[in-house]
Amino acid sequence: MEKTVYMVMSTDVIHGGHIAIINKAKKLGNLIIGVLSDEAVAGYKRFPLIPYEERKILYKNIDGVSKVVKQNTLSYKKNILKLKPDYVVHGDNWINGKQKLIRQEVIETLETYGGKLVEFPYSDDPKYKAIDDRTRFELSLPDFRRARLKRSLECKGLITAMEAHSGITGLIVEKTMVEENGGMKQFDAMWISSLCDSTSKGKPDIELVDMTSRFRTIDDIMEVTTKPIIFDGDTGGLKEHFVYTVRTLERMGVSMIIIEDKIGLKKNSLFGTEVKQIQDDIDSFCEKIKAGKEAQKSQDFMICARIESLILEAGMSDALKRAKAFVKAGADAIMIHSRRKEPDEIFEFVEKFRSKDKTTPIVVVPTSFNTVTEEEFKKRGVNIVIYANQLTRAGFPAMQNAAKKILENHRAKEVDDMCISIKEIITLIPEDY
Ligand code: SPV
Ligand code: MG
Repeated sequence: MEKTVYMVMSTDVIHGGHIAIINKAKKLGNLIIGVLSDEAVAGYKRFPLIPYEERKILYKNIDGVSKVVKQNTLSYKKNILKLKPDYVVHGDNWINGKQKLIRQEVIETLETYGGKLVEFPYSDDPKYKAIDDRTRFELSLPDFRRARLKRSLECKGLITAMEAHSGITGLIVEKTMVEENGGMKQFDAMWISSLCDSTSKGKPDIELVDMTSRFRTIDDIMEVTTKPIIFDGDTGGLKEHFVYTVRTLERMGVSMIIIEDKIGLKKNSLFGTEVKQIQDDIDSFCEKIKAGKEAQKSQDFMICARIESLILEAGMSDALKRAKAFVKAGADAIMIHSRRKEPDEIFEFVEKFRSKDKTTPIVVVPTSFNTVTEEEFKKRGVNIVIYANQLTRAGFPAMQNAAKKILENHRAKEVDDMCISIKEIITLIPEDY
């Protein structure tokens, strides 16, 4: 009986390196290609330029491929146990690095029934690297980046966004990954927080940092990253100004603006009723949403309406009434905010809103109610979880501490252990552009 061979692919662009390995693989037997799902690809490297369905067709039509199957995780285990291939084929580039544990699991799984791992030398031809660099660049182009938030939402159901307020924090959000359940986990998007953007400039979060400066922050981040961006638009300002903001953000490649239903001097929501804050009336905020949606030129840009009723203690029914009205006015998503430690009121809102509206994405910012896991939010019907300020809150105490220690010791030696090494900091940022 002919042997079977299993090989996993995720590439958007098929080049000579792939064809060479396929030619070798097919000599071993009947070649089955495992097509990595979009979610699995996005988890371990970057978002695929070409969606799963199209990649599947692409691979299926390569000479020598007898069949394609979906692989939902970076882990091969489930598919190996189902297909029981005689061989699994891979380039030898996964012996070290991110996929080391995945490789180990493949070897152990194959051992359970006598299958073998066959590794072919990986080609590090610079022309293949150039193709990958080009793909990465395309991901950062405005049209592609803008559309990616919706695509991620569709493919994952729940996505996470982490705060970024500069190029370097953007890079942290772009690149930080952890291993999890035989796969990799990373943030899906970036949140340009008004609080953190203002804080990094030493200014209060009262819409004092003007839009030109906020756009500059976005641009700094965009220059070095590819992930989609959710912009904290505060109140959105005057309707007549908001339409310009929408157009600028779209042009830049931002995916979503969130505006909150407040007027007058905006203060940070986490102050709640400790400071004077005024909620906009429903009709006037609906007019702002409508104007934004009419101004919008691209298909994928999203305007999210943020409801401050729970923050300002205006009650659950007011929050739900507003949500309904804002969706009717054209809001693409609803953000519900709370500053309580217990998540009860958020859960209640989500349940009641979802009982009437199954599709409009719900956004939460669990700064206070931070014990709830992403899995629990997802189960309850939330779609976007924003970690709004943790990088800023983690970074500044570390800097204050280092500054104090140097003052106390009259030298810098004592802070060495708290600092990233000079070698690390100069190599953190790649020079090739
Ligand atoms: C921000 O990050 O600026 C926000 C979220 O608007 S919150 O600070 O919780 O109001
Ligand atoms: Mg804000």
